[in-house]
Amino acid sequence: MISPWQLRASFAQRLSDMYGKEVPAYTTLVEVSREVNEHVLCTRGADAERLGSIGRVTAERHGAIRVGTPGELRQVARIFGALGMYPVGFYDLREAAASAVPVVSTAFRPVESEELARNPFRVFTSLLTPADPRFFDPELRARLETFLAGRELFPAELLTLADRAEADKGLSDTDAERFLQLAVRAFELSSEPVDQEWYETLEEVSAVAADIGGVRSTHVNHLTPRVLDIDDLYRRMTDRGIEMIDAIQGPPRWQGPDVLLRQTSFRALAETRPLRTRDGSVTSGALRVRFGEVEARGIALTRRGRALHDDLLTRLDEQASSQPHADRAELAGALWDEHFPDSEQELALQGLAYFTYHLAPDRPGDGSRPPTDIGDLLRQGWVRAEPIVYEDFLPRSAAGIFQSNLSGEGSRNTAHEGAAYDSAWLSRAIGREVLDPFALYEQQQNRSIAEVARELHLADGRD
Ligand code: OOG
Ligand code: NI
Repeated sequence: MISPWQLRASFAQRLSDMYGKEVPAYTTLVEVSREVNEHVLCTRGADAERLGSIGRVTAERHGAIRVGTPGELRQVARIFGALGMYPVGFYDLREAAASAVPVVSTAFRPVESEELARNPFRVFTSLLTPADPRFFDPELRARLETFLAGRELFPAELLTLADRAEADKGLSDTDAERFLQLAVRAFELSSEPVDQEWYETLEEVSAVAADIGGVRSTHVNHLTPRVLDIDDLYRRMTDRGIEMIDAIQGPPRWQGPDVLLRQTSFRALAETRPLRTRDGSVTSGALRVRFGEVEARGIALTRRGRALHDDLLTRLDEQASSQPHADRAELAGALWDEHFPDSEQELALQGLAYFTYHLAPDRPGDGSRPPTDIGDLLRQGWVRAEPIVYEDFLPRSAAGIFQSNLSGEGSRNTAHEGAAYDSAWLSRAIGREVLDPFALYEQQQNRSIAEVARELHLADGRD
């Protein structure tokens, strides 16, 4: 029996091999990421592995895919369900991006810490919103929905195997092989000609809409390796002559601990695709939709920590616009140095980031009674705090990544109110609950605190 995590690891590996053949620049990115990680491991030693073992980090990828209808999204959820990946987080990119990005998104990922440690593969998954009148007028919406209703992204055999894997918590060797082949194939770039007139009609509204609804299949948009030093990666890629987007998205480089997620990407590459022209003939064209992205992960922030982070980014925007000649990275570093606690201990004590707590091997051994508060336990050396890694995404960065890779702005009719979507709507569309990332981190933290309390006999007051 091949278990869900083995299927997940194998799927991630095969997808990576497939994508490396389709987009050779991705292979370069993976090579450079490996160089960076080896360098960090040499220079920082054990500290380099504080946010994940080098084994996990080297294998770690996230993918991005885009689908057109709730029905397609439900099918995606079945395939990822077979791999032990569940929808976490709701991201509304329609508001976050200045260009037209008519999608709402979630990320499918493992949720248990043991599962994440085995293989943390995650897929940022976006759903087109044809019902949003700011982007689609009634006529275009109807044409788009008809087009989407008439395509099949995932063969029935794949879905049947997915359901079996999820129900039985694994597949036999033969079924696993078949399932993995079909699953990887479903995300390959199709060689079927793209209807040029239809693609361009959608492109006028949004390049993302055209990529999703202008073709009869889906494909991986990007696969993202994880690096331990993203500033170094950015320099190395630039030195190799690869043009990166202007900035690294997310929190700035600074002297304190890495938090949340920092990401950057290189511009979408022109890929040769067959096009069916208006007169019915097929020519060779080029579309720019797929790009390369890389990320560095830090500690998960609590709601309060996240509010502080978001507030600092808002202040940074204000400062940057009032001082157009100032260096944004410098402004950011200064703001963070002033307002963000620069040690794990302070982040923990101020309730700004998530940690798991464990009895300290060198805790007081003089027979004194431990305090009952987790902060006091930490301050007095009874417990140590291990950071919980941020496993999710950031809407503003996601919008920045989408946007920096669009050639046109698209269009948006702001006279209309946007269609309203939220996490509950997305849960109904998927037919599975979209989990709240904060709640997952908090549960993990609370479980460790309960365990410490049990070990110290705090809960029942016994010695
Ligand atoms: C997804 C863009 C967002 C990320 O890592 O934030 C994303 C897409 O382009 O489909 O992948
Ligand atoms: Ni991404």
